[in-house]
Amino acid sequence: MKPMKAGGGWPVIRYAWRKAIEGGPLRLFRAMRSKNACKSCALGMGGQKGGMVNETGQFPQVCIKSLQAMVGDLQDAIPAAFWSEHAVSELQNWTSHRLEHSGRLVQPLLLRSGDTHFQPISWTEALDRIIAKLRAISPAETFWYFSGRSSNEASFLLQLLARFYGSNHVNNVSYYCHQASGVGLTSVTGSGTATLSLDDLQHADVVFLVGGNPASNHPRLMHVLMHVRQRGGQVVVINPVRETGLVNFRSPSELKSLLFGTEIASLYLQPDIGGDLALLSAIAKRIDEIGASDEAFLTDHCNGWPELRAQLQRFDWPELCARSGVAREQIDQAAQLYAKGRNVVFAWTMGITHHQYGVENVQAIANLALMRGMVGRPQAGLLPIRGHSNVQGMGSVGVTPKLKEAIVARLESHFGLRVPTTPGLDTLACLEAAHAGRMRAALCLGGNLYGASPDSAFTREALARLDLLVHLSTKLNTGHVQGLAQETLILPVLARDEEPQATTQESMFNYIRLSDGGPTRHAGPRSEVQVIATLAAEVLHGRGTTLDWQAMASTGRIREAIAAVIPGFEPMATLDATREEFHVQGRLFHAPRFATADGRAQLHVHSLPTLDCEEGRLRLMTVRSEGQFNTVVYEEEDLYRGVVGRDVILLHPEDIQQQGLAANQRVTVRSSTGALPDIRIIPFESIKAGNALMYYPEANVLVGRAVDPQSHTPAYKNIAITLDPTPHCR
Ligand SMILES: Nc1nc2c(c(=O)[nH]1)N[C@H]1C(S)=C(S)[C@@H](COP(=O)(O)OP(=O)(O)OC[C@H]3O[C@@H](n4cnc5c(=O)[nH]c(N)nc54)[C@H](O)[C@@H]3O)O[C@H]1N2
Ligand SMILES: Nc1nc2c(c(=O)[nH]1)N[C@H]1C(S)=C(S)[C@@H](COP(=O)(O)OP(=O)(O)OC[C@H]3O[C@@H](n4cnc5c(=O)[nH]c(N)nc54)[C@H](O)[C@@H]3O)O[C@H]1N2
Ligand SMILES: [Mo]
Repeated sequence: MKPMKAGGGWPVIRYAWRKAIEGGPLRLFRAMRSKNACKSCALGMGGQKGGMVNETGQFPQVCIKSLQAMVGDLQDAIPAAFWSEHAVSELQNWTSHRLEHSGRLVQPLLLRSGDTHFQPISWTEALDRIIAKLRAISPAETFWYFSGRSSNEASFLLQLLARFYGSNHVNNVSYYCHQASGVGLTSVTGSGTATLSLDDLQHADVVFLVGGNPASNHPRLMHVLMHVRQRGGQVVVINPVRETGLVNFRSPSELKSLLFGTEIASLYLQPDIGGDLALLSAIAKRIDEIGASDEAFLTDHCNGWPELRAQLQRFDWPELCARSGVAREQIDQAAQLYAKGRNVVFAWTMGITHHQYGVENVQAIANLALMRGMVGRPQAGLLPIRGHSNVQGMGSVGVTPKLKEAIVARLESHFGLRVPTTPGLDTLACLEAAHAGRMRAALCLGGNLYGASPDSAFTREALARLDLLVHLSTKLNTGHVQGLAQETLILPVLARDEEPQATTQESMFNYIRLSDGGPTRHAGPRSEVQVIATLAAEVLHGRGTTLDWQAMASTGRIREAIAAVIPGFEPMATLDATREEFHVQGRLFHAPRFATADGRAQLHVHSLPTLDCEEGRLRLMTVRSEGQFNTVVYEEEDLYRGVVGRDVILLHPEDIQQQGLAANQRVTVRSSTGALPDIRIIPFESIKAGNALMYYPEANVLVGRAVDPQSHTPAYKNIAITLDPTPHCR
């Protein structure tokens, strides 16, 4: 299979048709048009403006990822006989694709250590087991992991249960995702999310896109980028891989673009993996050198400019070029292009956060933006392109190990709750504690903790040391069968468009959507809030809480509580009556007054990391293919990069030659953490030499547990590896 010449286009249209047939065209269309937030990425669409409508009211907004997610949920139920027909040992060898396509989970399931098969059990028995365990152990021995699809209501309620119970070990998937953005942005503007709205973005004339592959992961962003170019604006891409869709994109919704393609990147910079900090500093240095910095803005609205300028002046050019892997002329071009922009947006994704200095990367982006006054005004700003459709909302409503002081104070006054004072642990730290025998039970609201975590062998051991692991899930995944505890329980839950009550979600533009819910598709699964409220009522019984937990199963009641407790969410109190969706207050910065103590933005000074790559080693990034959503693999092929199969490593032809290897040869890939045997070499011209690409989640065997000290995020994108030829013929 050859790499494609453009992203989007006819293959996308064909795929959409295939999905439509799979889901039933009319049924799928109805489901997509229902007033529920999209289930795919955090760009957000749907809600009260109608399905396939974005937050500026534009219709139709659709991408194949949203269809994929919906078709997954429209599947038939997994038949009861499935569980006696397939032993766990068999399911452990199934691919992610096959597990996902087994159908919807509809029965609670139990697997105890030594059992050969999952056993369907009643809801009563499942809940009793959890209640008995939580009553028997200490709250400090429990952790609570949240993925990013569940509602604000379910998330708020579950973290409330955890705090009342006595555990602060509450964390969401951000610790594997955008935590570096949250920490980095907070250190700059005092607020941890995007500083601009979708409408602002749609008026930008220059967009920097750093470390993301939106053609596959945020397809609707491609239209925004396309329109920037069509308006005469510029797009600067920073990525070690020349991603096809960022070079040229054929929009299925515009005939001219579909037929001829639209150029996306005006300038494509290819740093080495991890070279961003040096590259961003280099562009900043050049901006200063050519006198393009906004001195008045820096003096009036920022702290730290003299220090930053002095540091930029100290950096010398050969070192910046060597450490970034980008030539000086290209750095100059980027600076010139930036200097000409009037409304400039800086957007970034996992290529920036998945490093041991992810926070510094984010701060370096912010430095660059502030140098020309691009934060704190309309139509420009900072935009972390978030992953899961409600991962941001979860963080907002309290799914964090350390709550903001204002939230603690309001939780205590509103509910009479004494928020536990023992420090809460982040996601990986919870696994470390489990491995050390300090955790006994965990509850996962969605997701695939096993598949998403680094160092798969270690994670498997950590989970095996838990007495009880509970999943609230919609569909089967690799984690359910491979990451087993002494006792593993799966509780089947409803997707948001099947909820009997309305729920809310927050987009990456800080926009709160109201989802209507809809008819239940199967008998068996329960609403997440109902399950959580039932558990809370029983687990907390006799522990001195007077809260009527059964009444908290009403999402309207939960919204009232969120409005009272979470700063910026006050309009939530009247949302049911007005149905008016809103931007969280205090987050969009349209004027240069920031949420810091003195109202000024903070610049940061960094030293440059060494890209430690010894002779003979390569730097490996672990990324998504076109056909997957996180740990769920829908298709075995990676359409745009032209790759079939997932047991592959993509290398620049120069590296293949230098290592004395050949295309299609099988090798063992080794890191200091683990080894993956029998991996096929794929020549890939589009990657910068010296760097390698493999697919997540399989490659998590190789990813180490060292984290960014500030955001606690693993370096999923920077792993030193060696390759050994596999000594046998096939
Ligand atoms: N279809 C689909 N949509 C998704 C997801 C999905 O799996 N499938 N996942 C969702 C989630 S949770 C998230 S977080 C996002 C993820 O969206 P992305 O961040 O776009 O996803 P990744 O595939 O992890 O990798 C991103 C890009 O980072 C580049 N990169 C790697 N290392 C570096 C580096 O050191 N520097 C720079 N500048 N770039 C680098 C890679 O070449 C790749 O193009 O997408 C969300 N949307
Ligand atoms: N090596 C490597 N590892 C990575 C990454 C990487 O780039 N490289 N990326 C990281 C990132 S950015 C992320 S976000 C994580 C993702 O980590 P997770 O969020 O933990 O994993 P997902 O694969 O998104 O979880 C999918 C499962 O969620 C469940 N689910 C789906 N919809 C719902 C719902 O409505 N309700 C409930 N209760 N359950 C639902 C289904 O059972 C499905 O199988 O992985 C991280 N891990
Ligand atoms: Mo993510």
